Amino acid sequence: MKRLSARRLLVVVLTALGLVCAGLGAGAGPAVAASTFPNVVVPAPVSETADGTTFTLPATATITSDDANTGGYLAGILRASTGYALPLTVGAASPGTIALSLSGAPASVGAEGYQLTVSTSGGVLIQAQQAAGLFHGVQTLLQLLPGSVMSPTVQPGPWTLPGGTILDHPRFGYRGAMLDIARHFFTPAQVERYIDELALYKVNYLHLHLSDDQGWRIAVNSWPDLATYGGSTEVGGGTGGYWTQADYSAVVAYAASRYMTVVPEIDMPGHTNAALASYASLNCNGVAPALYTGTNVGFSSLCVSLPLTYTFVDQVLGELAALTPGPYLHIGGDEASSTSASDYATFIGKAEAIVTAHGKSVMGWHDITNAGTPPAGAQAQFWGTTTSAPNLAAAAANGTEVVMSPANHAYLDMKYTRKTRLGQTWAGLVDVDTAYGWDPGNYLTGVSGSQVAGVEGPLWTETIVTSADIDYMAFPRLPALAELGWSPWSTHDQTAFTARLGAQGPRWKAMGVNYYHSTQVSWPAGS
Ligand code: TNX
Repeated sequence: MKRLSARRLLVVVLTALGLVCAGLGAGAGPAVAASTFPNVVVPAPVSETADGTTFTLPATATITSDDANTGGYLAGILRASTGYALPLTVGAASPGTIALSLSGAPASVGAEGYQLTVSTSGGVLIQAQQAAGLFHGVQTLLQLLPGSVMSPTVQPGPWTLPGGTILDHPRFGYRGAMLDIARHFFTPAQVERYIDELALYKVNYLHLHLSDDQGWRIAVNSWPDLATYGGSTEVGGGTGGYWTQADYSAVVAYAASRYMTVVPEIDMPGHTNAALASYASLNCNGVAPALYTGTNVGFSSLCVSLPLTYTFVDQVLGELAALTPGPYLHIGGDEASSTSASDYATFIGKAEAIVTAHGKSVMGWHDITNAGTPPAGAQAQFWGTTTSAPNLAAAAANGTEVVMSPANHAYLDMKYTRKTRLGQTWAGLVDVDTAYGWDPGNYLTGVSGSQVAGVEGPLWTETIVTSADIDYMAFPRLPALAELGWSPWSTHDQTAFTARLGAQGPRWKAMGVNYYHSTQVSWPAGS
């Protein structure tokens, strides 16, 4: 066991004192100055207790961390913007000015939560049970510092934090974002940039839509033409592209370094024109269709009666399963309007069995519940625009977990207003109030909060071409969804949330994030 150093002891004592004083409240006289935490952290933490003091990071500050990855991540960001040396020691016996510790966290923080303590004399202490919790605590720490801390170049400071304690852990275990790299191709570097942006808001799943009518984006060794031919175009007729398996593995590892799990999606049996164009033998009539660069949906289908179809599904999902450490393979299943209902049920049943045989759990759009209850451990992702999906509710009653992505609240490709240059309107306009104004745990008729695994914001890319476009559609709405996924419902407050969101503006400005300046938020001058 590590000895409690004098400094840490002081932190603990001061924290306890602060809690006691705060607990005494108004009736107990002016023991501490009335003070509250600044309302700046997104997603809102479970509890915040200010002690009325501040702590300013000195130029001589040091960092200690029980986890090398998270310590290195924090040091990288702080060194760039503060210009301080910030030496990092991993596994040190006595805490640095900023200490990331895997001991002493309350049990209530669980696998992803943390306790953050800031005090004038003790500096910063983040305690968690696992590295993911330290990482999420680091995000909160960064948000308590001036926004310029996110700048890649040295900024003036001072780097002052409010004193007190934050205790925090997530409401839901699944807090996702989806990026469609099929309609328009995005490189691994572009996706890693998005991962870094998502990580700021404690998102822990990245769902990659890897195939669609317009493009197949992942190399499959047993079916090489999928990528080289099926990946050779995109919406609008550009040159498209694909990831090698090494590219995919590198993105999976990068996501893991941000405590984010990749969920790969191969959309089937519809949304498969790129595959059908690549191999004539996959078509019922033996004729390959042309590559497709438009934006219609629902016209393609794998050939359900063909035995080769299941060899294809098995080999594609087998290669993907081997490359994917996360638990889920997403089989799509949406908008299969050119597949009959009975063919659809046959196909989905077989595809689900193949996922299970490869040792993974099924994830699919909620349409898959039209084919009956998915296998144990499955997640169905709701994307409808109503609050009722009877087959999904029936599957949930049989144990299928629900991920909430109602298109009229959670779709990041919907326009904010009529005037938004990018995006679509079929599910409605989604500004900040709409993205934030619903409860994922109490939304669908017949689906209870305990059946909801979490929330995901999908970004379809028919109209999205650049990283600046991704930024514009995801920010500021993605943080609204992230807060719905992380924060207890008791913190839900539209006015307080938009104020917290405003505090993100200077961070995005410092990072070069091309965010939409929603008129529903008052953004600080200059951001
Ligand atoms: C519906 S929602 C789709 C996608 C489109 C999107 C555009 C769902 C599961 N499928 O194929 O890209 O609308 O908003």
